[in-house]
Formats: sequence, C-alpha cells, structure tokens
Amino acid sequence: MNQSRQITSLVKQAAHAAGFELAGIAPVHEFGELDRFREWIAAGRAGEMQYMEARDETGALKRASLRTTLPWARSVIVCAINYNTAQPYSTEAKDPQRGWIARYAWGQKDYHDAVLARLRMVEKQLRDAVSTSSELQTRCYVDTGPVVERVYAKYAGIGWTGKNTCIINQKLGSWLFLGVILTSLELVPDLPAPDRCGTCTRCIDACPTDALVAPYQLDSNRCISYLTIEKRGTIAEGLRPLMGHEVFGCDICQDVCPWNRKAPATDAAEFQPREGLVNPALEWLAEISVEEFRETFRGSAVRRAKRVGLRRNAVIAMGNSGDQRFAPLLEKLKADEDPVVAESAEWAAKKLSREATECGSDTLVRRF
Ligand code: B12
Ligand code: SF4
Ligand code: SF4
Repeated sequence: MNQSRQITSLVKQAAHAAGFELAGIAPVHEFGELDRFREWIAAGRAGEMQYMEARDETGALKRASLRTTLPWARSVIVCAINYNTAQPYSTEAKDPQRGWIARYAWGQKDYHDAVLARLRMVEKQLRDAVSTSSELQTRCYVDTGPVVERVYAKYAGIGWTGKNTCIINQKLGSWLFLGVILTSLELVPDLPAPDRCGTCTRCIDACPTDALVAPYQLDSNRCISYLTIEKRGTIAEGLRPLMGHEVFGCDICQDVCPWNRKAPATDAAEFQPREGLVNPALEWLAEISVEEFRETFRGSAVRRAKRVGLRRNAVIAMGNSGDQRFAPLLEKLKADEDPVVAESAEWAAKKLSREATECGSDTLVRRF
C-alpha cells in the first residue's frame, strides 16, 4: 500500500509537470453510469457514430466494461487540461456575416495529439518508477479507447457530470480536455466530485435543438456538435433553422453555464487560437478551396468535418443569418459540384428569400 501511495503521488506530480491542471485516480469498477451508456446506445442516441457501438465477440459493448475489454486494467489515471482562451463566448457573437467554430477546435494543434503527447510523458515517468516495469501494463487514450472517459473523470474527482453532460470542475469550469492512462497497478483512488448543478437548468433551456432531452441526457441526433462534425451528407431540414451560426461544434450549453463565468484562460501554446478561426467569415468557409482547407486546417481538429461538411454548415448558417447580402452567393452555390452543398444552398436561398418577402423592407432597413 505504501508503494501504491508513492506511485500515486508521483503520477500526479508527473501530470502537473506535463501541464495537466488536474489528475486523479479512478478504480476500474462496473459503475452504475456504465448502464446509462448501454441504455444510451440502445435508445439510438449515438446517431450514426458506429464506433460508439463496437462490440466484442460475445456481443457486449466494448466501451461499457473495461473489466471485459481490458481485463488487466486496475486503475484509470484521468488527466484534464484547460483549453479555454481569453476570447468571447459564442452567445456574444452577433455579426450575421460570421459563424462559430467551437472553442476546443481553435488551437494550433489537434487536441488528440496535444493531450496524448502529455499523457505519454506521464506514462514514461510511471514506467521509470516501477521496478517491475516489464510486467506493468499501460495504455494511453484521448477519445479513441474503449472508455467512457467522463465516467472515470467523475470517479477520479476531476469534476461532476453536469446536466449538459460535460465534466465540470468547481474551480476551472468545463473547458477541459480529458485524457486517460489505464494501468495494471492498483493505485489509490480519489473520491468522486459532488454534483453542483443544483436547481439550475440553464443549459437545457439554452440548447437550441432540445438535444438535452432530460437532465444529464444528450441525444446526438439533435446535437449541433454532432450534426456539424460527425453527420455526413445532408442534415434534416427541421433541424437546420435551429443550428444558428454554428459551423463546427457547439459551445452554447457551456457558454451559459454559471461555472464557466470565471473560467481561467490557459497560456498553453497548443491551445492558442489559429488566426481567423474565432468567429470566422461565413463566405470564406463556404467557398474555401481544397488547397486552402488543407493549409488552414492541417493538424487541426476541424479536419474531422471534412471540407464538404464545413462548407455545408457555412451555407446553412448563411440561411439562418437573415442577411440578404448572402443571396447572390447562395444562388451561385445552388449549382455547386458537391450535391450536399448545392442542396443546402437551395434551402438557405429559399429561406432568405422567404424572409425577405415576409418581412419586407422593414427588416432590411433595420439590418443594414
Ligand atoms: C461521442 C462523443 C461526443 C458526441 C456525444 C456527446 C455525449 N454527450 O455523449 C458529440 C459529437 C455530440 C460530442 C459533443 C461534444 N464533445 Co464529445 N465526446 C464523445 C466521446 C468520444 C464519447 C462520449 C460518450 O461516451 N457518450 C456516451 C454518453 C452515454 O455519455 P454521457 O453523455 O457523458 O452520459 C453520461 C451522463 O450524462 C449520464 N447519463 C446518461 N444518461 C443518463 C440518464 C439518467 C437518468 C442519468 C441520471 C444520467 C445519465 O451517464 C453517462 C455516463 O456517465 C468522448 C470521449 C470518450 N471516449 O469518452 C468525447 C468528449 C465527451 N467530448 C468532449 C467535448 C469537448 C465535446 C464538446 C464540448 C465539443 C464541442 N464544443 O462541440 C461537445 C459537448 C456536447 C455535450 N453537451 O456533451 C470532451 C468532454 C470534456 C468535458 N469537460 O466533459 C470528451 C471527454 C473528449 C475529451 N477527451 O476531452 N461528443
Ligand atoms: S452542444 Fe449545443 S446542441 Fe449540443 S447539447 Fe449543447 S447546446 Fe445543445
Ligand atoms: S448550466 Fe446549470 S444545470 Fe447546466 S451544467 Fe451548468 S450548472 Fe449544471
């Protein structure tokens, strides 16, 4: 036990030295929350994200049980790093000509790489410290492992699961990336963080698409983050008008959270915004060339949406802007070589023209 304590404390020091603000230990256990995950999948809440539904040969969901997927794992080291920078919130951005890329994706480096590099430093220190390191098993994951990371983050004391389903830390808020190191060592576990949402329902009230179908329950099929990043092809027409100016991800349910009001900003170089990504011009994104997309988003999380997805999202945001100045460009994009962009432009142009006739010159005068 003494050795466990020493290694636990060494791991936490190593995590802080690697730049993580928070680090904690969760035991590997069949937590009740993992049943919530099974129910979530069974209810179709993962949409088309098939990787969430990966199963083993017995048909069990790989992510739902570390005990069966990685039976050697005894402890989960959960590390969290603040990615907030001193920029406005999406709810403050009102220019109809501009869209919104989620805060987490502005950085110089894709967070998977930035966080994984830091996790590896911690893993190395752990391996160096354990004398029987040849028998020691470890595995580092950022998003990609068979782990419901937020369950372990809660039990490692990183923060509580908010009603918006994000992990919130009392001091840092929720602008946190998580990374986990699974290990065969029995480390000393932390205590879970208590839920501090209380009677607040701001996130649920603010969600434009009602994706937070109940406290702590998110339906990806309705979530703008899913629609703009993960969803391929066209987006259901009924959801498009609710997507507002969001072109990649969505920050709304975190922007309105009182625990983010005083969230500190990081000075980590990887998370400082790339030029042009905070509140970007919609026209630029809708017309971005193959070459410019490749150059601008090389090594960025935004690549995940692919060029066609980003252009589709920008066109939908134009339709939602109420700004008639987009009408000529949308007319042109109706003939775009990509059928998804063309169809979205058709919809957006129709929406703008309907609004122009319905509201008449009154709206136009007020807007310009
Ligand atoms: C798939 C995925 C998504 C999906 C689905 C999100 C979701 N809420 O599940 C989509 C594409 C929508 C998404 C969006 C975002 N994501 Co994401 N995503 C993931 C991923 C890969 C898996 C998440 C998962 O397993 N979901 C399954 C469901 C069941 O989990 P859950 O919603 O957390 O549900 C828990 C509770 O709410 C509760 N619960 C569920 N149902 C019920 C029912 C009842 C009755 C009760 C009481 C409780 C309860 O129990 C569940 C288990 O704890 C993780 C990385 C990972 N490997 O874990 C990142 C991750 C969760 N995402 C992350 C981020 C940053 C985001 C965004 C902020 C990005 C953005 N700005 O657009 C948004 C946030 C949207 C939101 N409000 O959650 C971070 C979250 C960090 C944090 N502070 O919490 C993670 C951890 C990635 C990382 N390594 O940092 N994401
Ligand atoms: S990320 Fe946006 S769409 Fe998704 S639950 Fe939060 S507010 Fe709703
Ligand atoms: S907005 Fe309120 S209810 Fe939602 S996560 Fe934050 S504190 Fe909890």
